Amino acid sequence: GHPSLKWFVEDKYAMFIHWGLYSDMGGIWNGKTYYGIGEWIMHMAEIPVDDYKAYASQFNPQKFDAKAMVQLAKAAGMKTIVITSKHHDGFALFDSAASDFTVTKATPYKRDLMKQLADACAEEGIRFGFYYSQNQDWTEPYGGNYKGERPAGYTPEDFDIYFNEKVVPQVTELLTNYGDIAVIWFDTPGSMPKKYSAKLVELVTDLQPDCLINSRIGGGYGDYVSLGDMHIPPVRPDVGVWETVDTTNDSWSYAWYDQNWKSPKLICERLVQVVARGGSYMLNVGPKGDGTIPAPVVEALTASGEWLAENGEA
Ligand code: FUL
Repeated sequence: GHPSLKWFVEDKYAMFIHWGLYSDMGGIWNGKTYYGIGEWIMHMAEIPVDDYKAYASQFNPQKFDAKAMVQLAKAAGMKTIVITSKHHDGFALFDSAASDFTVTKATPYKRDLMKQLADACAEEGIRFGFYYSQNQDWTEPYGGNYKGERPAGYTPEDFDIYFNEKVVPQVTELLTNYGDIAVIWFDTPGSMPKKYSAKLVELVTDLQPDCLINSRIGGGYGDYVSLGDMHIPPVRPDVGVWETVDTTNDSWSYAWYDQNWKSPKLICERLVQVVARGGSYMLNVGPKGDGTIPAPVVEALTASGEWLAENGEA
């Protein structure tokens, strides 16, 4: 059966969060700034896999306050939070038996960040979802677009090993250990064979039949369409249920040089454009490596939320 899209269509507004080791680098590697999107720094700076993984020993977001983050989403008028549980770099912000490259095992912080956010969302009545990079995994020898030397005898079919030993167990963990998951947001399927997308649909449906899946799962699957990054269609698109994903500045994850913050007015305009054309709007924030949200984001979301509370339809 297909999960109901009712809440998704009615709620219309979600917070996206890109957060990981790359947020702590903030656009800098070895003293040099790499301009672009912050979460791609491993790729842009060609950071060796071992060096990137070793960086986890510096990740210690002591100022992370799950409740404050959820309250900011609420103040902004958002109904759901979707966060990068694992981005293309392969680092998990949750505890996992399938990998050692996790916040719990590889960092001095040691605590499960996703658990804290899941609990805070449940307490505050906000829906919760996970971004999960199912195809690209730059630090897994058999993952999509691995950045190291492939093991001897490697063939593209070895993606199967990565998929069965990391993706399936981690998606299972995410949909088992964190309560009700509203959305699982897959990304960049690239040339991943369709059978893997099909397997993920089966797994998600099996574990949490009400959990929505976005179209970036690949293979033509998905319960709703995520348009291209930051794309607001000029007219209502003929694609069924859809969303625009956008960000509060230009990068998704925090990068020191990206101070191109959207004003409260611009946030409201973009939200209204999307909603007026029948879509849902998911607006991203990029916390810093210490767990804090940049002040301009807090200010803009608070002010735009005040406008929405006065003028929006509940
Ligand atoms: C893209 C990813 O490659 C970006 O890093 C980001 O996560 C964006 C929302 O999706 O395709």
